[in-house]
Amino acid sequence: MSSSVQWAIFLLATFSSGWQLTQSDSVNLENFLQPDDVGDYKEFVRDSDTTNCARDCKKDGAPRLCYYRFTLEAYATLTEACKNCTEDISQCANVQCVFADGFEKGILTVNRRLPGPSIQVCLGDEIVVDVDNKMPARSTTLHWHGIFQRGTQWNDGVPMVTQCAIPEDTKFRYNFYANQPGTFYWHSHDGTQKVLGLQGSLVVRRPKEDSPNGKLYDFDKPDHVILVTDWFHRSEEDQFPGMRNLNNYIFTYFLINGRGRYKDLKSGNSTITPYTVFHVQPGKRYRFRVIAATCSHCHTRISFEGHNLTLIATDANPVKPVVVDYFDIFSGERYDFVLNATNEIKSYWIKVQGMGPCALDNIYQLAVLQYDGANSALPKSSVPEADVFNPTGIVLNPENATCAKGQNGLCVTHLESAVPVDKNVLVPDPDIEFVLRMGYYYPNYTKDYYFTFNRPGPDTADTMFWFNNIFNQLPESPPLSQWKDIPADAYCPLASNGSAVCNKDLCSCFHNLKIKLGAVVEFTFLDESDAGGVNHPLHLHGFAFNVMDIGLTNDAKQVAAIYKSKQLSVAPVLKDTVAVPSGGYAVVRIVADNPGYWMFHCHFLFHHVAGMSFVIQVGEPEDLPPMPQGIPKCGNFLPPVGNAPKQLANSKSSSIVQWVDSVVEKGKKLVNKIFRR
Ligand SMILES: *[C@@H]1O[C@H](CO)[C@@H](O)[C@H](O)[C@H]1NC(C)=O
Ligand SMILES: *[C@@H]1O[C@H](CO)[C@@H](O)[C@H](O)[C@H]1NC(C)=O
Ligand SMILES: *[C@@H]1O[C@H](CO)[C@@H](O)[C@H](O)[C@H]1NC(C)=O
Ligand SMILES: *[C@@H]1O[C@H](CO)[C@@H](O)[C@H](O)[C@H]1NC(C)=O
Ligand SMILES: *[C@@H]1O[C@H](CO)[C@@H](O)[C@H](O)[C@H]1NC(C)=O
Ligand SMILES: *[C@@H]1O[C@H](CO)[C@@H](O)[C@H](O)[C@H]1NC(C)=O
Ligand SMILES: [Cu+2]
Repeated sequence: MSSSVQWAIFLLATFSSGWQLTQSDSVNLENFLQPDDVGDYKEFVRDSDTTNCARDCKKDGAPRLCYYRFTLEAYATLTEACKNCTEDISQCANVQCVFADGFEKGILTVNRRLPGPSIQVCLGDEIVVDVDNKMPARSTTLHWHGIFQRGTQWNDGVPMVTQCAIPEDTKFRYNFYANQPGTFYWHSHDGTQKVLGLQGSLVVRRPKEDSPNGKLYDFDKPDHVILVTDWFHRSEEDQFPGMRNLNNYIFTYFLINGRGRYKDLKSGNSTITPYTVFHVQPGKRYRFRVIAATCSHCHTRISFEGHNLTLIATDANPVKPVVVDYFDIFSGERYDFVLNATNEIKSYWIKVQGMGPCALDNIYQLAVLQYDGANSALPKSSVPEADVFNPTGIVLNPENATCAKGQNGLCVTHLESAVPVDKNVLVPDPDIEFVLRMGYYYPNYTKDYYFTFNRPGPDTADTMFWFNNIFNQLPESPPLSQWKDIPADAYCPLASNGSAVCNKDLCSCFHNLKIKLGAVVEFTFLDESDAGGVNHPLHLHGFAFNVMDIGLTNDAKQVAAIYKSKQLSVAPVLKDTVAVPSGGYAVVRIVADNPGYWMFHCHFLFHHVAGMSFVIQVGEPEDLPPMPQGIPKCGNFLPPVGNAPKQLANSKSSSIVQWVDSVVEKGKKLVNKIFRR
């Protein structure tokens, strides 16, 4: 049994007094409802408050029950709640006002916030999120990005893999333990709706003295979480699949914690909406947590004017500290770093610079780092240079992994885990090896119908995305809860070595790779997609993987030769999302000790939705914990024909007519009875 399972059981046994949901009748969840706003830095320590979960995590502190009510709605920026906010920014603080960058647009929100409420808890807490889907004409699910859901597999939030999508007007309760510390986030995993705003941060803290790099900082505040989202002024329908004559990239902007400004290209006028401001006390050291909650092909470069940054964790896993000037962050990745507030007392710019296709258009967003005692709220300095093409310092995680000495780059493969790596991962030969090529397919309108494609812009083609030439067609029912309902022919056929087989340019089937529980598994990804130098960020559910190697060729034989000849790191970094260099490769390993059906996919939303995913099935259905009673079911409805009741005919013998007559007769009797009284 793994240590975290044992640990969870220990917790259950130790703290199962009072509020355990297993005794649901005795719990009034309302008493544990968390505020939507985790509060600012001045009120962080609220020790007298015994129900607030966003607290200073103490070594002897008891775990808490953290209840969240998420109402999902179609909403808009600059509603009437905002009154005159674009001109009089004091109005922007109005309750229910979402102002974003001052552009008016339809969005989707949780509790009328952009981003949605932040979930911030301590290790060992129990999280309950009631999702109330009030979005007309949309189903939904929420995924807890980076959380393994070991023992609570049905909470992973992937429609048609771990649950049925939540239909409009219904509620679904997610319930799991915070038994991994680190920086995570939550987002809709259904269709493209997260691009419209269904995302928020999720932070699991532990006592500072238990954190491997805890000595490096003084404060780890709830408002020092930086959630970077991309933001399209165009409607979602125009964005996906996309249109022939509009370049999607040019319409990409960014928001930092849902805020920012934009400059209108035609008039040159800029909006004056408030920036996000991060406060620090001079001389103190702060832990910041950055989340790339972006959707488009553009990754971002983060920099803090006048400060270098000490990286201490990535994707919730501590690393040996390294000092960098910038870092590049791809969709789904998280980086935690320490900032020493030892510069001159004033305000500084924080810059999020669009990279990749967004670099050419100089798309960026700003926030403010303000020292207490600064004599102006906004920095007086001009906006820092982009440094996109010729960075003058150390860049962590640059695109194409150009990390050779002298190139100022520091790659993910140069990072070392700060905690001992599972020895099973470091064996010379893993139990199972998968080679997964990634590429594009351009559909032919003469013969290809009803494909889900994406068109990123006018100089591109309509495109579908695959692993090993397979468009991942999810089954009609989720395998986790309804594996018996899935017909055998929905699955892609598997070769004797376990890989899925496709002998055409494109196959469409459920790409499900079976893995024995406990096996050491190695995945080699080869990027054969040739368009635009995109670095696909791959994200795995249910696990973190050790990043064994990254390089710049996509030739399988060459990769094998390079990789086998290398002296591998003894402390390869653990991540759950990694960017594969354009035309290059990445090798990752897991110990498959978490049974379930886990998605592995490109985290660029439009690639994922247009086919670039597969599922790993770890163990057999009998290895799984029992599903909770009453979990909703779904599937196709295709009954045999010929058994339907006859259509209403003139004939009195029609069964429906007889039934209607009998109901009418009963109604009459009832009416008579009532009125005779
Ligand atoms: C909006 O605010 C601006 C700036 O304070 C002010 O000049 C203008 O009159 C206001 N408009 C309305 C409709 O209140
Ligand atoms: C740009 O700003 C100026 C000055 O505030 C204003 O006169 C002008 O109308 C604005 N232009 C547009 C297109 O909004
Ligand atoms: C980071 O900043 C400190 C203090 O300003 C400086 O001494 C150090 O050289 C910087 N490190 C890098 C890698 O730039
Ligand atoms: C597995 O077998 C398939 C079909 O024979 C082959 O194409 C593929 O390269 C093999 N994969 C590995 C990792 O050996
Ligand atoms: C598209 O498919 C049709 C029918 O199979 C075929 O005749 C045609 O050559 C294809 N076009 C391209 C560009 O491959
Ligand atoms: C990354 O590689 C792609 C093509 O392989 C290229 O177009 C792009 O310019 C490269 N980016 C950098 C920063 O070198
Ligand atoms: Cu991709």
